[in-house]
Amino acid sequence: MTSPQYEVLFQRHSANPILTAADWPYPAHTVFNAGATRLQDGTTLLLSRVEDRRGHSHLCAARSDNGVDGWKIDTTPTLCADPAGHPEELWGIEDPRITFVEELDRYVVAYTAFSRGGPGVALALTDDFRHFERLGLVMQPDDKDAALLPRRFNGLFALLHRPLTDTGAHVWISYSPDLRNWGGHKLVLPARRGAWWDANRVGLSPPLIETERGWLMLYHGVRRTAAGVLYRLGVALLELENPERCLLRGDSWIFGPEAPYERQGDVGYVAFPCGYTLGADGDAINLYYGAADTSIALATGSISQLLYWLDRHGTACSHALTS
Ligand code: BMA
Repeated sequence: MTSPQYEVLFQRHSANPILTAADWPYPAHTVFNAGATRLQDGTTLLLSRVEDRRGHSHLCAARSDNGVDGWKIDTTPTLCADPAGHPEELWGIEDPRITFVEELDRYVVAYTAFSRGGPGVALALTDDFRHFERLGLVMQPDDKDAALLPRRFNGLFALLHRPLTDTGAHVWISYSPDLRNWGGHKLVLPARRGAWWDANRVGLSPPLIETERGWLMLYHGVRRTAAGVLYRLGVALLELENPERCLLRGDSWIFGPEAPYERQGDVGYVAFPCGYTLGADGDAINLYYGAADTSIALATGSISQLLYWLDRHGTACSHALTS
């Protein structure tokens, strides 16, 4: 008799890791934490974080017809730090999250700009992932793990992000009429503290996933142990018309570093998704994640299965920071 197993909500692709530095057309130390989107012609685009041997990162686009292999990778960096024009990018740009905004008919890339003050949140707009209009820093350091929602709420754009405050590293939401001026800051999902798997830090992972029941939020939770940190993935559900309201939060993590390529690398024991695409049925989620800050991997899940799991393993959210 075998002992009962936890449910598998994300299935690793057999071709993992699907992209490594060895695939790159120019020298790269590591490639990981890619934003993802499906272009109008059906192509999957990954905007990968590429780290060079200075330790600085830039972004590079890779395109594939099936989202698994046959990647056509830009032969030079797609979006580089511009420290002269944007001093907040002095030490590179990292961890992009992509949102297509119908109103703008453009993609908005939220990324981490890294400089002396620490990581901050910057935005850039593009319609082809070749030309970008930078809006610069929209959340000052220390802040990261940001993604825009695809439409306005009560006339305002909404951004999820993860400022570091005296009370810890929690997910917040902020609003803007023009993507440049932000306010109305509210706490959405706090780190849980104590012995929880997401006790020490939480942050948005890929952009929110829209469902009939609300926005599914896949988030990373960090637990510090004597051996270092563990980055795992959890799920919560936010209210559809009022995404600052968390409805349900899963008690346990749903995906974590188990495969050798997730446990060994520059930063072991890290599974860090920054993007997803949906399958043709609108239910399958292709989740692209950085593995051990070294390569890019793919795992597939299902919206309906995540919701069903949350109903059985989620609890109503509490906003109290002491919870
Ligand atoms: C986070 C981010 C990610 C990275 C992770 C693990 O704070 O900086 O880019 O993948 O740490 O090192």
